[in-house]
Amino acid sequence: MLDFYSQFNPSPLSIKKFIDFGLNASEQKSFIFLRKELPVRLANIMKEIALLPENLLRMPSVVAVNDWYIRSFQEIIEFEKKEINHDTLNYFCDSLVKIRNRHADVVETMAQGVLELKESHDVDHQTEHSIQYFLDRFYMSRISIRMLINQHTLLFGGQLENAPGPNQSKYIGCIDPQCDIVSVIKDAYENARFLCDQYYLASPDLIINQSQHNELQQEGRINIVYVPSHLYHMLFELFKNAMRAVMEYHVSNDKYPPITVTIAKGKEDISLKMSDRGGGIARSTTEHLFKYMYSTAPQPSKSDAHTVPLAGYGYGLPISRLYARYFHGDLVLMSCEGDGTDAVIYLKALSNEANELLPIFNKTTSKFYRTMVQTGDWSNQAANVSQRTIS
Ligand code: W6P
Repeated sequence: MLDFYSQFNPSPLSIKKFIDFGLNASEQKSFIFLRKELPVRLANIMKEIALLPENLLRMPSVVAVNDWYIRSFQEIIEFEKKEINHDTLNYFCDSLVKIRNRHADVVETMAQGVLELKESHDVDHQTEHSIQYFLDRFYMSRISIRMLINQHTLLFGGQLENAPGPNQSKYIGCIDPQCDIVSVIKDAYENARFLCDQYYLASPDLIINQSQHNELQQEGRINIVYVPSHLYHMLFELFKNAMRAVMEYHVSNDKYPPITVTIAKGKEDISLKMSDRGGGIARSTTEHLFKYMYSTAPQPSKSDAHTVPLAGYGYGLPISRLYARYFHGDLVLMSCEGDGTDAVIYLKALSNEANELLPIFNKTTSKFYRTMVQTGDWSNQAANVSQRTIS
């Protein structure tokens, strides 16, 4: 069955399609789409798990994650032969919730697997490169599968969301057709500031600028059709990093330069630029901040939690970038060492251009895992490659 479903390419949806689907489609139509699409997406990534370096595949955490995928795949394909009736639809929703819960800790567990590998083997460049390639695709696949599950269960799961009444939400599943960017920024800032205050007993202020050249801007509010939780996730991560940099760079001061967020809306892109004056980071470090292997350090134990407020560079940045890229946006860092860092989140301004970016399993994919990482044809290729780990 895995071979069968992995032959199909996943069907990417745009945010606009998610909205149209949410407004018009019946539960039955959604069910028929998902009972094919979910096994296809699961099978595509499961085929890729199988291509991982053997050392990694044997790590207990990776074995556990793999087992979760096998079980979830089996559960979903049960529905391909089921008669469509009220009970089946209800049971399908229950299964999706169960699957979502089963996979709740996949990110941490895969990170643990990478850690287990690092502690038991020497990881060469080739392996590190394969793991980076894989984890980007694996976590992106997971984001997309959870998006599908969330849409179906929110729209048809019989929760309060769609109930008529004064609290009726404008959300379509987890999409807000009028997502107020400023309020998500403020929310993420306040929550990061809470952690910052706890640890440093102070925090930088926030200044929000709206670019003068905004297109289609009305009354200073910039809205976008987007998944607020994804935007929040990225902003919260960036704020934590920016605050930490500011607080650590200005330790001996009692005044801290504010963090500035500039919002710009163009025809094609909405860009959110977060600028801190936290002293920046070296260009040679910047590229490492998105590397899973570089970021993988033993997690502080739960009992240390109160001493570790503004997370280090865990998987926060690479995963935030995946959230941005998921709907064809991006997240980039531009740092000037000695001054500060600009982090920019790019989002597609138009919901019909915001298509899911999905990994596809095919011959090229397997070739990637088999062929060597390109050998250097420029001088001094590895001069700046440090093996440091930020803890
Ligand atoms: C820094 C390092 C960093 C990463 C992400 C976002 C902001 C910042 N500032 O110094």
